[in-house]
Amino acid sequence: MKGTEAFQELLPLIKDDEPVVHANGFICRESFALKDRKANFYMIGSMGLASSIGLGVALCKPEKKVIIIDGDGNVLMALGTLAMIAAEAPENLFHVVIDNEVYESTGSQRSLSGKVQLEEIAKSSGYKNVFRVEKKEDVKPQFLRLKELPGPNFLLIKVEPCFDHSTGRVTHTPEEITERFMEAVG
Ligand SMILES: Cc1ncc(C[n+]2csc(CCOP(=O)(O)OP(=O)(O)O)c2C)c(N)n1
Ligand SMILES: [Mg+2]
Repeated sequence: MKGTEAFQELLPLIKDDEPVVHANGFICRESFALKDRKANFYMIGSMGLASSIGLGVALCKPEKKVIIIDGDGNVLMALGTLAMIAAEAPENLFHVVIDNEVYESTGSQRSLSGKVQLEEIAKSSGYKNVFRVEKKEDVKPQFLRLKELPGPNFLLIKVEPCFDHSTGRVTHTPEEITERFMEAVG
């Protein structure tokens, strides 16, 4: 499955009021291009920190299901956050990783996720439910199933490294992203 196809499957399953924190690079750009929404938080830089921000939002808003859409390179940069999420254990946190085994946003340099299974790290850290999908048709049922189970939960989606390089950048300023996210999340 292509990275874009993973987003096409995933985004329609997210409800309007559910906060989504996106890792930087193509992860933000794909989501922004396919369906921009006020409850989307886009990281403009700060690689690795979408998971920390998602954890903070989940702890502050326990009544909302908080989704992190992360990249393999981002997860590898902040591996300790997996342990922090598992230790804090917010039931409302859903961590989705788009794993293309490269740092695609900066020229497709190989990451370690071809050799190290990120979902195994999440599982051994203590995430409650961990699924891995490789086929496009499995994204929807597995994500919907995972969202009904108490978290923190982890969904690894294996994709081909082929984001569309013509996909535009997020045009909102960091201030605009913050303000509208805070308004949407309440
Ligand atoms: C601290 C830091 N280092 C490097 C970068 C440059 N950078 C931006 S996105 C990215 C790749 C992210 O990789 P991954 O999470 O796998 O997402 P992909 O690009 O593959 O979709 C890099 C290296 C950055 N923004 N910040
Ligand atoms: Mg990647």
